[in-house]
Amino acid sequence: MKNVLVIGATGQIGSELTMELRERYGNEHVVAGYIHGADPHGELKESGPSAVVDVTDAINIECVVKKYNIDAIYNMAALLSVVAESKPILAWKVGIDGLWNVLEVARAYHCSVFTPSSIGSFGPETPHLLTPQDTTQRPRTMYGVTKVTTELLSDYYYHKYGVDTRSVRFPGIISNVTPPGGGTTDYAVDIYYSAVKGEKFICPIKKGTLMDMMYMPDALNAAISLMEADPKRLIHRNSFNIASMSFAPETIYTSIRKQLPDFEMVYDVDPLKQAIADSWPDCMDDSCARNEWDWNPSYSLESMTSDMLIKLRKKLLTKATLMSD
Ligand code: VAH
Repeated sequence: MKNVLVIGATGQIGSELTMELRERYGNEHVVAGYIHGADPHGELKESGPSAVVDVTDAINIECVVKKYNIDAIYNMAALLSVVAESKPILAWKVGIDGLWNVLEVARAYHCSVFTPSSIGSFGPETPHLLTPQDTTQRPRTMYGVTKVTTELLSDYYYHKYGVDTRSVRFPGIISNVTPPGGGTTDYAVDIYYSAVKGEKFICPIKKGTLMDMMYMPDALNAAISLMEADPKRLIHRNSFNIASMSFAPETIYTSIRKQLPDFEMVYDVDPLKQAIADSWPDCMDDSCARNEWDWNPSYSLESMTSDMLIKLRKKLLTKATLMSD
């Protein structure tokens, strides 16, 4: 049975990835790695082992990998696109110095490694429509620079040392458990919270701005399915384009209004977020993922909207009830 370490287990993806992995592999086989100040709580803490894992501390990573006899590492530690622009040195330190530590430990202890890339790894010169798997990657954000380097360094460790590295280029991820922190696509999460709270939504992204997006259950399935895929089928490794839906702000707004007709949205464009969004693809070609490891998303915009509104109503109602007690 696999023993898995999730680094960044209290983040937007890491928190749900840890629970999904525990569901599939058994609670005791999945360790939630977190940094001081971002401690796990609730079911994430109660359902299985957790340990302090600072991705910038190689000795710390090695100790945890040895203690729990780890076979697979999901390295989710990163600063997202907007916050990385304000803290570029920290973004590199966490994203790349941290990755180097993970890869060196993985090399020594024969662990497989998943370190996500992103649509942020593409830049203005990349073809925006049906962005190819293999194409120009000249991002002008520090987030993008760290993601292209992540892809190159992960492939290097596979070809040079045989470390089993695999990853996907995540689109914007939409979820209802742990809010995202400092990304360009966060608007597509925030809009649902505004809708359920009955508040007017102030959209920071311009009308007509297409970006690849994905519902969290599909994102989790992509990561785990790739890590479980037959290595003999893989032509690519770092990183696979994966796509499920592409929409602009007015489209997700319309989807929500079908269920909440009084919901209002206005635009107040954030210049930095808009510049980053404009440099990213409109929609990716994910045929390699479909051919090499049977990638196939389940959610559409409409089914995601229905599920998000149900889950957020329940979450916010529970929160309100607890606060009134
Ligand atoms: C961001 N949510 O906006 C992240 C993600 C593809 C977008 O990398 O930075």
